[in-house]
Amino acid sequence: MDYKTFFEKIDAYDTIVIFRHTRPDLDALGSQIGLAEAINLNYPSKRVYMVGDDLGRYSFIGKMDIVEDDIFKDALAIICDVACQALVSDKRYKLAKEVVVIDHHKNECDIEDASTIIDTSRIACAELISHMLYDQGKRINAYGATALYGGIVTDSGRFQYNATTSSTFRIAAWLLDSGADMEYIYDHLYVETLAQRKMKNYFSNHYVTTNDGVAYMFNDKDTLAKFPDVTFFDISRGMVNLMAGIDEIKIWCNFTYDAENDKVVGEFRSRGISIVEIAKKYGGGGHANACGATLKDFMEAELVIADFKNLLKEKGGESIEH
Ligand SMILES: [Mn+2]
Repeated sequence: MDYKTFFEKIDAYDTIVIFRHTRPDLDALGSQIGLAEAINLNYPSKRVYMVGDDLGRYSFIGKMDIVEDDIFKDALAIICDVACQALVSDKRYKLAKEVVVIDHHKNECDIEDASTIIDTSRIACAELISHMLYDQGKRINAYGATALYGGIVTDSGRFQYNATTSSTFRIAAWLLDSGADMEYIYDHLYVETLAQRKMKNYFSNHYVTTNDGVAYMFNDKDTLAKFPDVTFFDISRGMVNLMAGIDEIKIWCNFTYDAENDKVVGEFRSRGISIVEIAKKYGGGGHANACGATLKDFMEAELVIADFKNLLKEKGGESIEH
């Protein structure tokens, strides 16, 4: 679906419900909130709702709406930052009259009967949505711009990851001109509690490095029990990049036991080598240098590590020694 058709759809519906993936990051939430604010501003007669699970550490950015089932039947559902039905938080998009998916991930869309706007060249879904608004001459308010800016800043690793483009900066500039509060975002991203800092220090001392360029953590039940006050996500995604930025380590992964589902969730990151094919081999996906997969157990995690080691042996070229 092109941008123009998308906004015609908005025009055609009185009720619009915006969805995103479970365990949201700031890109999912920023996309949702930014789009909701833009619709409210540019189409003041519409009823716009946002739905989804707990905001976790990102509750500073806003909150979800409580929505009854009966509002969906005449509604347009817009799903942001995910194209995989299993990961959509709140399955009631299935009750909606029509579904549009806006995403920047490389996975195939498996959401039935959905129209899609998928642009994998965008570093953040929030960048894609901002670009759609800008391109079609829509306005954004300061709060919406702040939310979208937050999505771009986090998904781009503070404008650092390879897929950051000149367009990313142009869109960020437009958001700042529209009143985005950079300081508000950075204050919330960088300030942490003493307990969080101590937790980081713990995990910094508990990862394994190998001579093959791979580092990893196994966070089992006992490890998680040491940190009862944090969410699964705080450890799984929150700790993986403690292993980033080490010359000898090209691929790093964090394997965390998910008690709710009795699975092991793997978060994989890399520098200078694409690893998403291995994530896909284990039923996962994501981006070239940042992806993940849900595994049966830690035995399967060992297989993933072996695959990463082999990948570096095959593609690494120069030997990695230390
Ligand atoms: Mn994203």
